[in-house]
Amino acid sequence: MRTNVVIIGGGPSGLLLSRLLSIDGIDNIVLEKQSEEHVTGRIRAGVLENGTIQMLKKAGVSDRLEKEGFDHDCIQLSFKNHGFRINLKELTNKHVTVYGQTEVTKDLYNIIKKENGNIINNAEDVLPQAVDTDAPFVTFKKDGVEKKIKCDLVAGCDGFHGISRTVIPKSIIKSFERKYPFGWLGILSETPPVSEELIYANHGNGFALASMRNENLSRYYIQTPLNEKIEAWTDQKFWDELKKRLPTEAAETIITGRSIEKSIAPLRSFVCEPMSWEKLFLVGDAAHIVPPTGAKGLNLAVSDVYYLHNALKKYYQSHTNESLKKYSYNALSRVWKAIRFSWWMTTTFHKFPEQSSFDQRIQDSEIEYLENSVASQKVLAENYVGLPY
Ligand code: RFL
Ligand code: PHB
Repeated sequence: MRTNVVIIGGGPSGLLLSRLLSIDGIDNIVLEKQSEEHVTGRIRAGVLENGTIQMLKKAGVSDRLEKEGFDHDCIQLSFKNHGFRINLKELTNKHVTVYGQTEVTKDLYNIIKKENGNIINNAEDVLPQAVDTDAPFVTFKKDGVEKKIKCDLVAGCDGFHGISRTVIPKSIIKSFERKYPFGWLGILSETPPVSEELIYANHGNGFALASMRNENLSRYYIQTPLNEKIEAWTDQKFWDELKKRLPTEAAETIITGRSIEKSIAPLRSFVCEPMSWEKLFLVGDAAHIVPPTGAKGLNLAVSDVYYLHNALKKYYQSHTNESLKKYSYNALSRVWKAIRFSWWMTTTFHKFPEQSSFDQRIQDSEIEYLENSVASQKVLAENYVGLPY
């Protein structure tokens, strides 16, 4: 087998890149470790920046998003059970859209299949090889049979635990990491959202977030200690704790019900530099991770796709390497700003085990400043709706 670009990983970044390349007539094959059902069943991100929406439009997958997505002009922040509003629209003239990553992934799968794109699911032992030569190739197993695809370039879109990043020599790659001493316990429940707006709450017991997918599907998260056992959290215990942390009006009106999904995710910030090595290009979570507090992970994966797609287009038009050489620099400059914002949101809204009384006062005054200063709100809003590409 031979193709122009092998894309390792069929999550949102791999699928979007595949679709955009196919539109430009650049041949590509996606190798995905999991089944389609698994990939399109994962509950993850919910908030899309305008730049992400534009990219999905370009990929021809915005019909359902335009019908079923919800535009949010405001978010709420809460501190000691008192909520206040950040008006994104007034502050930036932009909004965000709530539309689940699960739906984005389904839409991309559907269009790629309809347009005869090439996704190989259940691909085992995928390995990019000879990416520092003129003849790169990728090997994998499908139904127990060894396969090999020769290609020009490889895109590593295989998430944080993928294989692609690990083939870059240790002497070339440098990583930057912060692990947070807590996780998020998230539930999905078939109940109406407690508020029309997302609520990010700082509370003495820890952070909480009220989010949603649609009028009858709510997504809630609470900060929990690391290594917390999911079995320890009955639905009742979750709701009781959530109510303690939300603003009083929300806690009084929330409709609770059975959870249909419940999981715990650890929080970390991670970046590897550079994001490319010779003919291998890392995209999305394969190169960086943000804590979910700023809703940036999926959006960053999409901005990486923007830079790489443009570079690949130029490469196939002009057959020079210049644009590809700039990919890592261009992507990282936006990545670090989102890393900073997500770290700041996390630090400002969570309780840290070792938090001193001084740290606590700094956190209190940061949030009070946000409530009362338009300048401070503007900084948050500009980052939350997404910095320009
Ligand atoms: P993904 O989604 O991890 O996809 C990688 C794909 O690669 C496959 N794979 C392999 N395939 C072949 N060979 C291998 N060796 C492979 N190893 C892995 C995997 O099966 C998978 O299909 O990475 P991608 O495409 O870069 O997308 C990144 C986003 O999924 C991620 O950043 C977001 O979900 C993060 N995130 C959020 N982002 C936002 O922008 N807004 C949010 O509101 C938001 N909320 C969240 C989040 C992530 C969360 N969790 C669970 C991590 C909320 C949560 C709780
Ligand atoms: C979500 O709805 O899953 C969600 C929303 C906002 C975040 C993180 C997750 O910051």
